[in-house]
Amino acid sequence: KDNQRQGITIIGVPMDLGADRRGVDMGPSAIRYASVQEKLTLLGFDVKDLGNLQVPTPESYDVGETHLKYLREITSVNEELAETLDKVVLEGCFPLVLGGDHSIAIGTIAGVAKRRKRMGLVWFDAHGDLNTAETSPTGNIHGMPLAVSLGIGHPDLVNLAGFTPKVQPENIVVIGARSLDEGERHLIREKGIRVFTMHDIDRLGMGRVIEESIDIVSKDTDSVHLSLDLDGMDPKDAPGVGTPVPGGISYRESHLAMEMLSDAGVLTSAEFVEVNPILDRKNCTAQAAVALIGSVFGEKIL
Ligand code: 4U7
Ligand code: MN
Ligand code: MN
Ligand code: MN
Repeated sequence: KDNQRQGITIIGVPMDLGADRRGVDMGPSAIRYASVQEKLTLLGFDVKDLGNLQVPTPESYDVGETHLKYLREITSVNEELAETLDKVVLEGCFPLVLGGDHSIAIGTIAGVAKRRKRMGLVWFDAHGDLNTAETSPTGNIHGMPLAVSLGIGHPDLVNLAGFTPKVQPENIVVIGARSLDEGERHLIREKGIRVFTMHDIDRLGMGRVIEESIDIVSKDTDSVHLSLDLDGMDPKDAPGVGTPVPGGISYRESHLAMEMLSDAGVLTSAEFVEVNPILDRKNCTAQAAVALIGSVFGEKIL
C-alpha cells in the first residue's frame, strides 16, 4: 500500500455533552501530549493538525430533554465536524479524529461517508452505542451514535449532512461488546449486525475475529472507518474512560487488531474517543491510544 505518502489530518473534538462523566473534553489534549503527531511524522506521514473544534461548555447551556441531553449543541458541533471532514476527504487526506465522547462519531461518520457510495465500519467498544431516546437508560447521546449512523434515532441526528443512513448493517462489525442494553440487543438481532462479543473473542481469538471483520467491512465498500472507543480495552490497560467495563480487550489483542487492519490496507479514516485524563493514571490511556494509532499506520516491532 502506498499510504506512506498519504497525508493525515488530525482534528480534535473536546466534546463532553454526550456523557455523564466530566473530563472527556480533555481527551484531545491528552492524546496530543502523548505525542501522536511525532509518532505519525516518524512513521513517514505528512501530518497536519487542524486543532480543536469549538464545543459549548455544559455549564452555560440547558440540558434540554433528559432523554436526549444537549441534543441541540451536539447536533451543531457534529454538523461542523462533518463539514470539516468532508473537506479533508476531498483533499485526499486521511482524517484522524480525537475525542471527546463518542457522540462525535455521528459527525465523523456523516463527514467521511458523504462522498462514498458504501462505507464499512469497525466499531471497537465495550458498548453497542445502539440506543435511541426510547431505549436509552441514561439519555446520554454517546450511547446512540451507531444507531444514528444506521438511520435510527432523532431526525436532527439521523439526517445530519443531508443523507441517511450513513452505513448499512451488513457492513458493520462491533468488536469487544460486553455491556448491551435490552433495546440494543433487540436492534442487533433485527438488523443482523455482526457483534463480536468478548465471548467470541475468547473463543475465536482476535486473529480470526479481525479476519472475519475485514471481510464484512470491505465487502462491496469503497471506504472503511474505524471508530475506536478506548473503553473497548480492558480497564486495567485503559483506566481513563468514563464508562469502564471489566473483562475487556487486552493491550496485546488490541494491537493485533490494529496491525491486521493496517496490513489489510482497508482503513480510510479513524477516530479515537472517550479518553478521560481525569480518571486516568499518568496519561496511560492516551498513551495506549497513541500506540494503537501507530499500529493503525503501520508501525512494526521489526
Ligand atoms: B460509549 C449506556 F446505559 N449503554 O446508553 C448508555 F450503559 O460511547 C452506556 O460506548 C453508553 O462509551 C456508553 O448510556 C457509551 C448505559
Ligand atoms: Mn463504550
Ligand atoms: Mn462508545
Ligand atoms: Mn463513555
